[in-house]
Amino acid sequence: MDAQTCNVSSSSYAKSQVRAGIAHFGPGNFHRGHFAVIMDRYMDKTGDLNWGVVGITLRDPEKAERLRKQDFNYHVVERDLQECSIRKVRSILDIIHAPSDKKGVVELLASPDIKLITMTITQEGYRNPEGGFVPGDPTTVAGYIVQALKLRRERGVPPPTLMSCDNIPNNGTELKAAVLHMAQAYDPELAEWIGENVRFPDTMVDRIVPVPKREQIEWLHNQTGIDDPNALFTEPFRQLVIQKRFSGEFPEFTPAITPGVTVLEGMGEYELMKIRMLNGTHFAIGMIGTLAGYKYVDEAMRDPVLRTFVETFMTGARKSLKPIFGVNLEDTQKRYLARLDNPYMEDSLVRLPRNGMDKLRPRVTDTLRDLKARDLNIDAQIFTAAAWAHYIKGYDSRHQAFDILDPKTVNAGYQDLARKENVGAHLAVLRDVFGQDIAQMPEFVSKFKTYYTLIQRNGIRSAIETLLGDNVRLLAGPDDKPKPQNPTVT
Ligand code: CS2
Repeated sequence: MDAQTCNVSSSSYAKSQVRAGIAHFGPGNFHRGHFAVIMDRYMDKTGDLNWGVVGITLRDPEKAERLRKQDFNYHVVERDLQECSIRKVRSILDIIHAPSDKKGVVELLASPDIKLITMTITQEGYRNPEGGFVPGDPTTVAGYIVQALKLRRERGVPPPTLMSCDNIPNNGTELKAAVLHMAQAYDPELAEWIGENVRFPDTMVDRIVPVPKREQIEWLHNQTGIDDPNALFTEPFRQLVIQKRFSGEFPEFTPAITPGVTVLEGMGEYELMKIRMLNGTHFAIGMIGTLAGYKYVDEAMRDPVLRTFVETFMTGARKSLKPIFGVNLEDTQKRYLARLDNPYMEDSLVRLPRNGMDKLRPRVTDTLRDLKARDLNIDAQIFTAAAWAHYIKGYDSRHQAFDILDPKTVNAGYQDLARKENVGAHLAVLRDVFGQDIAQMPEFVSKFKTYYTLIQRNGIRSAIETLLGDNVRLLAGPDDKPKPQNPTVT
């Protein structure tokens, strides 16, 4: 498909009339390709122009400056085998480099116009303690927020809703804990006020937004004449599930206005569904595909051996979940697999296991534990743990080096350890990263050793073939394990 068959559009509201209603920390690719798109559509469909976004970046002033040259407008290409659309997104009004204007950022966050403060700052962003906390000199997201909430309280300005858009389970709870922790150290009365007045909804965010490539930018230019160095290339799929827990005014999302956005009383298993089925599978294919010498997700998915592994892993993740009202998990699985097959995504495999130490538990271990509790097959999850122990060495089955993009693993000395290729040492490490219960489970220990050694001896692809070939249960129908039979009475 070329761009001539793509549908090209733009929002048509008067940008000069848009008021800032949202302040967003971390206006990177994911935000620009996800929430900013949703708000662009929302303002366009409803005519309610009170929800413009002001981005706040704690680093990277260059990126913001590049966007400033085009008034913070940019194109988003959404493409798969069925559809293609190119949209000019205009919902971002400004991006402020916080360290250069701390007071301005605190004032913005304290302003009555800002009803919603959102963020994509990665897991680390919620853990960063503010050393000493100097009033007027915040250095972390929680630091800025607490100072602004203090001003709001003093000035009688109603509190905003604080909404994390990070791909972390219970992200609202994490954010609340980070903010309260900081407020407590600063002003316990303020902490109490925050606890009583500020709402922190949990959210589930989903859209694959890879880092754009020069060739894609050129493709857009050649096909359409659109010259946009800040364009993004993503998939048509987009999802945002928000827990209905707001401090005050909030956009009135409906399926007709913003398809893909759902507001719910409780999150249920939505977060787990996405983290285990999509992100977990991403994590596994990222490592396994890289070890097998592939570069992109869709490329690895075209290898039937890897694809079968992916399906098996995702099936395990699905079976670890409780039912979700109104969601058919088998259909969800089909849709997730189709997204991984999308040849236009050019999603690089090494992106997926980055910061893998933080990913092991929510994406692999928690699934494994729940499957085990239901007496279901855990082989694909154990195999993924064994693949991690090889992946972190930073070279593949043919000794080609790659960057594991995981400073924690390197700093903990695990990469050095991995390079010694000693399975016993790995199991000791896994006790720390997975937890005692898993690392001491006899089935885990014995299969981990087997898979580890298989990968070591024969390479990843052949190890998967052995795993899939030897283990009929893994490929067997819906419920894996044969049920015990009642004795036949004749
Ligand atoms: C990926 C996610 O790096 C990862 O963990 O699985 O960035 C994934 O692309 C998004 O969560 C999709 O919504």
